[in-house]
Amino acid sequence: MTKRLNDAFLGTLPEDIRRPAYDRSTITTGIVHLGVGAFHRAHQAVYTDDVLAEDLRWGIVAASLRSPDTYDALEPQDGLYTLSVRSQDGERLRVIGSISRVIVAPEAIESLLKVMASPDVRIVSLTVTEKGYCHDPATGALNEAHPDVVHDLAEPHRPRSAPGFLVEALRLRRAAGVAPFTVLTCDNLPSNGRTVKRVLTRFAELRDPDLGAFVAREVACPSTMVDRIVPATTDDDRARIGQALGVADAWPVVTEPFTQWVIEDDFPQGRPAWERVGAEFVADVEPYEHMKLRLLNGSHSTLAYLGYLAGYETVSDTMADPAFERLVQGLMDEEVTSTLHMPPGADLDSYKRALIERFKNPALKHRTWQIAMDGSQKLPQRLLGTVRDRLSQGASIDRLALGVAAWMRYVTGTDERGQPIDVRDPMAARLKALADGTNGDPAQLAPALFGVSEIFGDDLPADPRFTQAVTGALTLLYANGAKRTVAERA
Ligand code: CS2
Repeated sequence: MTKRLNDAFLGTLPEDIRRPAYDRSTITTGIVHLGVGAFHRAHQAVYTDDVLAEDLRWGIVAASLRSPDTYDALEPQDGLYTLSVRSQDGERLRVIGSISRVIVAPEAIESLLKVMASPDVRIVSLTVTEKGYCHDPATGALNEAHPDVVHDLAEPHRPRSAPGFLVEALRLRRAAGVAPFTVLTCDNLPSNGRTVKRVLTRFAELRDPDLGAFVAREVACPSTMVDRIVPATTDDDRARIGQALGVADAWPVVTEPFTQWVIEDDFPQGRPAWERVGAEFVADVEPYEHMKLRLLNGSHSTLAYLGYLAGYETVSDTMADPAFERLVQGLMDEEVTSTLHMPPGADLDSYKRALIERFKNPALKHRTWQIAMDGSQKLPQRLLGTVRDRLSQGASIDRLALGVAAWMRYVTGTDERGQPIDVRDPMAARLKALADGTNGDPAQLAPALFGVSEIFGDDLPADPRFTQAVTGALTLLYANGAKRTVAERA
């Protein structure tokens, strides 16, 4: 199939495929998005596509901070792509039109800064993954030694990092007398709005104390809770979706029916009416964020490390093993729920029931290896915050400790059959070097990794209840393997 999806083909698509309900040539840019990955395209860009049907001011210019892949796929498609929603009941396709232009930041620094500085742009949103904030995961403070931070402080007009772009664009706006945009982080970080505000304020302060004070005073950074499971797109997805469209789509995104977006309502320059298309605006996101990070993402990471070690390719394969399902159910009910403080009316039981079904969705091929990425950046908010709360309640942490131990086993870079694991993590080399020094002895490996304070802080390694639980679980994983350990513990 050589013909590509683009504006000219919209009219020729099969009738049952939903397409933009507005004239794309009339939209203006109100949002710049940094990090144009599959998650953004299956989540915020979809809500905004719905909003555009009533309000044309919120078109998105989306930038990738590193790779040109998405640009290469979407540029010939006028920014159009297909959203596929899959479940046991089948697949629904819809073409999304909210992204009007894609920019590859390293190749077009000035054009990106120019759009970010434009007065029409009211919001800069971000999905740059946990590591994109250049922060210390244990404390949430800017990592001033991060190579991209060092670079961006030395060359502030030619930034590379998300904080570098945001602060330079805010400076340009201020110099031009244009009010700051709202910074809308949509990554799975704890108190994500406060975290990005802390990082930006410090970065700006290091550039110029006056700019730091300006960012602290003037820039709104509402927190959000974002939720939708979006596995990486495969070539099978491309082939199947292309068949259904009758034209090729180089990069469709595949997701589940569930979607949720909870946002703090703090947008001094205005915002799209996302509440009319399913988003929830609340005064305090934190309870929702804890619920989601600890129940969904905490379970996900636990399933990813244990499932990978047990030889399971996807989350649904892992969940098909009844012991793993019991483990996750137990983790949620017995170890996470007591740490959550939900507003009245929130129904945790049905949330947890739905989660089990979502993890089991056989139509999503969500690889354990994909979720296992960047564990050093994920563990603190997914498992370790829960561990701290449980310890302060004097309560057990057996399942949480097993998840942490499985991560330790995983980052050694060798699986249970002696095969290499492709560990993707900004700290991979350091973690492997620490592991290599311990000769596969869990009694040495655990303490060596506890010493990474960016992950564990100073408190957990000093608490024998934590260190003993993790070391014990790691010993079992080495002695019996992941499958048996889960079967016996769940
Ligand atoms: C996953 C998340 O890859 C991962 O680490 O846990 O991307 C997860 O699918 C989303 O947060 C769901 O909202």
